[in-house]
Amino acid sequence: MGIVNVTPDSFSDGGQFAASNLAIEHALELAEEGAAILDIGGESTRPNAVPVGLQEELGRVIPVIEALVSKVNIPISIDTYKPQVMQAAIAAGASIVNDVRALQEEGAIEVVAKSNAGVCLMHMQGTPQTMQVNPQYDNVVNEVIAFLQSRQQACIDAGITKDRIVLDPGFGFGKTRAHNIVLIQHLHQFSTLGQPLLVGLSRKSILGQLTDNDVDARLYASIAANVIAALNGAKIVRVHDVKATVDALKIVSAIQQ
Ligand code: 7PJ
Repeated sequence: MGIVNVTPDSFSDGGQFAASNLAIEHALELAEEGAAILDIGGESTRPNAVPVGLQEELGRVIPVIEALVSKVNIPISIDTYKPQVMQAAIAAGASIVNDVRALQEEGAIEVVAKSNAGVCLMHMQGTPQTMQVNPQYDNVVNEVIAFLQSRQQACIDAGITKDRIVLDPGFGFGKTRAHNIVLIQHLHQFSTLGQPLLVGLSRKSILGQLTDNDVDARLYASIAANVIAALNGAKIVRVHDVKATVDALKIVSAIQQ
């Protein structure tokens, strides 16, 4: 899954239109490089990120989705927790909802249930504004699994069939370095949930802490983490660096076969 951020601040000074055009170009490159899914996001969920208003988020992501649907033949995913954005993105052609709040926002589960879209349910402790202050678990693996189990059940109860659901432990979302490491070590336990696993480790701060590298210099660490995640059962890896990751995963899959 290739990450496509449509956030003007990450594209210097060009404003919304320029951000959309750059994001479309970038997404096409990722598709060229072998991405199987393009994940479009208009609001950063990084720790301490400034929230984005509904109209602003729609204005960022919808033109990108509309453009990509006619240009690529891989699924487009929308990275949002807002039900209105999910609805508009699905109408524009997105076929997966990637929600760091696991459809807990009022109305979100209904929007997905009424569509044919797939969904990625992610675990987060707290909110992006507070999650890294003091994350606490008695048993991080068991608690994350229990949360995903209960959100999966909520989806099934709402009419979202199992074949539409992917689960994600949510690396870096209300987790210390030790929590993230324990989750990677025990990732295979998540297979008891019976759904494909998605992981997002690309360039995350845990990798920066372990290698003492800034965000732009975390490629090698990201590859190592994603290879380990794939060996431990991850079926989808959400990454910035598609070409390098595709090559690494070709080795994993050859070994696994
Ligand atoms: C994740 C995500 C993740 C899923 C982000 C970043 C932060 N969606 N969106 N899983 N992370 N499903 O990429 O650093 O880990 S935004």
